[in-house]
Amino acid sequence: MMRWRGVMEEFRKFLPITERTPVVTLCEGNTPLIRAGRLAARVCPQAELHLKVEGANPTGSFKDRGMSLAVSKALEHGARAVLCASTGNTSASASAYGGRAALPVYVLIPAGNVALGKLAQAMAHGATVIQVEGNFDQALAVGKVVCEDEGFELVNSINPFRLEGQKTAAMEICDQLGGAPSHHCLPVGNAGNISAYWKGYREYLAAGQIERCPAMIGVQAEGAAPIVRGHVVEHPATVATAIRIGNPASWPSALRAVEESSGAMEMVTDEEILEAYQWLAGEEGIFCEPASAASVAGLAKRSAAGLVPEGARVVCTLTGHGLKDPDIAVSVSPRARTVKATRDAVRKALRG
Ligand code: AN7
Repeated sequence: MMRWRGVMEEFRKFLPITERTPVVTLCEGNTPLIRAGRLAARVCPQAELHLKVEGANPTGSFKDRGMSLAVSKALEHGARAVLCASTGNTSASASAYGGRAALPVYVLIPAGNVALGKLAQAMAHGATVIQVEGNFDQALAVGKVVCEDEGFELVNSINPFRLEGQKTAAMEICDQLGGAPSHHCLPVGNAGNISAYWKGYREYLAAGQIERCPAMIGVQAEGAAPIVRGHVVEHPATVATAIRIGNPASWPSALRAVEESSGAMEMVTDEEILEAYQWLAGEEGIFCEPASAASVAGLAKRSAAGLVPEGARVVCTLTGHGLKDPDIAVSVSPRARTVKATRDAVRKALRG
């Protein structure tokens, strides 16, 4: 079997790169697409359900696809440093890829609202981590200005190369399924990924690789659902810190994806998110972070409302790994008991 070379080499002909573009890669992409029978029986028995497990990327989230390209391009342009604002995963990915490219990395994170695993990653990779007293939207606004002041490359998803890299996930799914799904559900925060997927599907259609594009279903958390509500959310709030965003940068292109694909923008409660999170880990063996489970929660909600037709072929993207946010996993699970190291004590504990 050929060795997977990362998204830039594997999808080169669909990407805006040349022979002169350096390739900064950690062999991202080629993530599992897993059929989920038990979960389908629970949330959409009339349909076929597949999970795209993006937590299997090198830094544990889908961001790696776009970061490979964005950092490679920053290097090609001769950038002095890269900077991002982040709810966590972008900073983890930028830190790894930027570090690999020997570029200084600066990350701005909303103070107190980034999951521990993501913070640990940025620190381990040697980025300069700056906690901003404010939310993600405020961190991004200040990040843009500072990049102009300092001549740094901004590697948030408003950097077009990020979306170019992320679109490869849609193409990969079509390759793995042998065609396009009929419906695609994914969580929406800054709305870059849904825009990227839609671009990927359309380009695969134009290239004759698929015969139709899926309906795109974006899912926001109720306390951070600006697109569903049609207005900026000043103080976004949700247990899914990755998508705690009140003014998404890619709002217009996300709306276009939904409209052009005859899809929808949905919202779900934190309770629904955590329920789906526990189904995924407990019944399918797939540990994703809370934001990722929003895709499944959104599917469950639409299916219960009769909005998922018989015979639909649905893909849900699970955007990040469960280990990113160990605090949540522990807090929603029963406490582990501590007993004496004896046969009797352990056997007694087995019985609860
Ligand atoms: C696990 O890292 O915005 O709608 O700064 O980490 O493309 O923003 C993360 C977003 C979904 C939403 N799932 O994707 C960041 C950041 C996970 C995420 C999203 C994010 P977009």
